[in-house]
Amino acid sequence: MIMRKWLATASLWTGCMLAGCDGPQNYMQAGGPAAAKLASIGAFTLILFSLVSIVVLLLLLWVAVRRRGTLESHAPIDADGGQRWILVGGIAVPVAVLATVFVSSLQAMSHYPMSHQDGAAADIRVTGRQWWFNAEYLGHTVHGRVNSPTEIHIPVGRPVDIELVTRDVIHSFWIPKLHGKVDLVPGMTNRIRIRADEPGVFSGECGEFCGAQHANMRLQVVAQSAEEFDRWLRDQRANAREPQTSSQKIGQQVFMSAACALCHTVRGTPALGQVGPDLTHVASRGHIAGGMLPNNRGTLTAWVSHAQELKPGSRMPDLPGLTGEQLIALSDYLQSLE
Ligand code: HEC
Ligand SMILES: [Cu+2]
Repeated sequence: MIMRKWLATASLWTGCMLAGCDGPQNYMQAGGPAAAKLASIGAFTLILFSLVSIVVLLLLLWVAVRRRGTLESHAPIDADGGQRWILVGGIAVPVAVLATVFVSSLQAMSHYPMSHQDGAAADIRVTGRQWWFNAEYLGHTVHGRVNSPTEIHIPVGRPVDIELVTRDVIHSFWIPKLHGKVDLVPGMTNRIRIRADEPGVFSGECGEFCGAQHANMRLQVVAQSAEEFDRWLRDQRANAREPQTSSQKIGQQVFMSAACALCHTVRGTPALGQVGPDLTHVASRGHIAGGMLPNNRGTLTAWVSHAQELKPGSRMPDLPGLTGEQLIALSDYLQSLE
């Protein structure tokens, strides 16, 4: 009976632990060279430390089973081998194991794809803000910078240099399948180089506690073929679409006359606010609010009227003064910004 309970508990635990081994942010399934290097160190350390644990557990078991003598008779470190155990098992082995891990980490850090090389200009500047990431495409200034909040597009197979800065507190940029964590520190500019080997979407998140909505500070890296990437960039460089329907036109007026324009930019209009995400092409993105919500009509409308209920503490206030019609028109307008 007891045995069966144990078995049930053990299999439940094992199941839970195995289920935790996979997921969209499994760093052991590398999507590029920098992450592959980290995954190989990860596997190496896991094996090494597991071996050490097994040896220690077996020794403990041996002591428990042997049960010889009394505690007193074992207390002093005797000359016949007691000291050797401590010297070898307590000092020599740990030093050797930790030194091996240290050297392999140093090697990985100096390895090319982990870090940005030479003084070449960065392709993208990622800015951390409470609580969303902005990606700014440097060197594409035709009508003003291309900003892509919460979604970074990169061409597949090509190294992309990223500059990391923050507007407020310390954040950490982490795309587990592409790169290790790198902090965004006030007053500093950090650089990394990422490369995705296969097309796909790689999700990531802020890796450093940065306030109330830290858990809702996520982002996605979309790796696409060179042609798709160029097309995306061309679309993003264009100014915002002009409103077409009468509802979209009313929505635009509401946007410009309500507080929205003070905090948000819609390129090609007088809205030039810098507090919130750039909305020039908001409808082209998969997620809003730092990756917390999928982007669709329902979430957009809910967000615009109840940002504080959805993401308490976020830097977007509730705007309760809007009527139902104004809200519908605003959603029509926002959804037309592809
Ligand atoms: C005081 C500044 C401020 C005002 C006013 C404001 N917003 Fe925002 N808005 C923000 C901030 C900051 C965020 C990002 C919040 C987060 O994700 O933590 C945001 C996010 C958004 C988003 C999601 C965009 C994305 O990519 O994540 C939309 C859409 C939006 N605001 C629309 C509006 C509209 C429409 C109005 C006017 C009715 C408005 N905002 C007024 C600051 C503001
Ligand atoms: Cu953060």
